[in-house]
Amino acid sequence: PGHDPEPPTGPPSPGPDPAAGAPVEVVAGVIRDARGRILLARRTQGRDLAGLWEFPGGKHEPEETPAAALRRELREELGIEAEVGDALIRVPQAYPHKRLRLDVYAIRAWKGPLRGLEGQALAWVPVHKLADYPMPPADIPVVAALTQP
Ligand code: 9L3
Ligand code: MG
Repeated sequence: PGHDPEPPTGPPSPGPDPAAGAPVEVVAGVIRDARGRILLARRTQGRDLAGLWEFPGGKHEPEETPAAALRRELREELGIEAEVGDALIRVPQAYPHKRLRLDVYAIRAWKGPLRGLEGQALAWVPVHKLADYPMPPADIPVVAALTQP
């Protein structure tokens, strides 16, 4: 007395084309120290863009505001409590396998013992030296925006 077989579920749906879908939304912060130097974090081995220096941040979770996403990322990666200020620049970026949108914000204030909680190297960099650090393509226009007269 067997059950009827499960109804067919239909053909497997074709996977979403990551290059065509909505962009991955990423937020990053421009964090300054008391001397006006800017924080860069080096992407660790084993991830995409490993070894490159970036403005710290990461992906939005759905339902998060950009500011909340950035506060969470900076808490997780650097151990700081950050106050998110002005939006500085939005960089759309197309890779062969995905699209990404990087929204960069000034960090107005932060506190806490700032350190690389994920094993990433950190550097405090004077604005005029930012261009010396190899960066993911999306971060390069950010440097241009920061160094504009
Ligand atoms: N990304 C580029 N520049 C940045 C950040 C924070 C992130 N300043 C890119 C790298 C990844 C994607 O965004 O392709 C998601 O970042 P993560 O979640 O791997 O840090
Ligand atoms: Mg990140």
